Amino acid sequence: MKSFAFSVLLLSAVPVFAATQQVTLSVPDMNCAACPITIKKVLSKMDGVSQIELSAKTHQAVVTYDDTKTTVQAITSATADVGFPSTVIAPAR
Ligand SMILES: [Cu+2]
Repeated sequence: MKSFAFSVLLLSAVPVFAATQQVTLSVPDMNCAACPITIKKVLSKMDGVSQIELSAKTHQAVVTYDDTKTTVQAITSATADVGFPSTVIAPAR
């Protein structure tokens, strides 16, 4: 009975972990040191975005977000709004 209760607890804990997603975006127009600052500024203001890693060198952005609060579509349209259209390279995991 004890082990049964434990497995139920594990199952109910799964959605908590699933809420945090990470997506890798290609941002082709991010090509100097100032660009990531602009993008980071807008993404950090978004509700649900917890971590942003940007590289002007690789033109990539790795964004960690809570999928109960925001979506990949919201993130890519936010970067496009400030002049940096982005596309998904690696899907959310
Ligand atoms: Cu720039």
